[in-house]
Amino acid sequence: MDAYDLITRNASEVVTEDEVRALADDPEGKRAYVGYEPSGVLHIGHMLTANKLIDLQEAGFEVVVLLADVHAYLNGKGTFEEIRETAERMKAQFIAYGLDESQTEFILGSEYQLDESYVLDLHALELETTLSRAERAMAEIKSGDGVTVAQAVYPIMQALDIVYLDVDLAIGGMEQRKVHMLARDTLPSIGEESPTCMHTPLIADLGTGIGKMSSSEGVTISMEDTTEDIEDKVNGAFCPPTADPDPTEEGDERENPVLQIFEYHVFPRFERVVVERPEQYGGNLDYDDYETLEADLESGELHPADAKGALADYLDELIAPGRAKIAE
Ligand code: IYR
Repeated sequence: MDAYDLITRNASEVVTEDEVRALADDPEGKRAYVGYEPSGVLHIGHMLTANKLIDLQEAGFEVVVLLADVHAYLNGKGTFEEIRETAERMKAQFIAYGLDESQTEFILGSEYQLDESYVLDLHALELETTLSRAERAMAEIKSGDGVTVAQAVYPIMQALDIVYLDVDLAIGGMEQRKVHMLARDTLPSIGEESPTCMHTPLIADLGTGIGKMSSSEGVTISMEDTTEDIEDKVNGAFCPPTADPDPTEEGDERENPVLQIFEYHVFPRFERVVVERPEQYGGNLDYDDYETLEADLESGELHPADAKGALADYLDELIAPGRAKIAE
């Protein structure tokens, strides 16, 4: 796989392709980052952007993980003390998950976001941003009802992070795209470049295939799950024998989360996937790419129950090191 394909594999959106191609032509020493509001346990959503960071490390990028304590505070996630303690635990889980510690810079937002120059640049950017634009940028990130001033400051800080962390590429889930578009539009007004961004897909709720999997509602997978929890959740997952359950429905409201997890979590981390089956049901199936597995599910060659059994095993293997960290 060439550098561009590795860097962009499984991305939902690349802004812009030309800019990422230029980075891919000379990736050595380039910096990419993801910011996370610290939360107690890593879940499958964090793991998706982490997979992208692992791809980028493989391509030669330096990776920065921002443990966004000030952002979490602005989003009502607790006191600074609580949030920082959570950030430490999260860092350990990212390393256990597979981020190469020697190639990853972990940084707390508060290490630079309270500096005078940052605060003054923040105010300069506030002058360039309407309240309604900031509010729209936050629509898919904020927690709780009612918009606070904190929620208007939040995306503006996120835009400024790209400058202060000196990164060439900002990564986030699709729910971050409006913040990144705000950054692209407003950073030039304070003399900075429009940042290059890339967004990872959102995975549908495991139980229903509708909407996005989140840690606050519906069924998700986290590093706190036991092997049995994972088996139960995956067994109960929505998995029709097709990748596109609502082909006629506008906006494809339902997705197949089992296939999505194979595509975005299992295949990027394992070279081949073996679905174990008793001889009487045709014996094991062996895949070295996602597309063949999807085609087999659609044709009926692969039964959803067998796909789920394999998915639970691979997910368990991905989660086991982080689970052990939590237990320490
Ligand atoms: N908005 C992110 C957290 C975050 C991301 C970045 I990239 C930052 O520079 C700061 C915060 C979230 O929703 O978790």
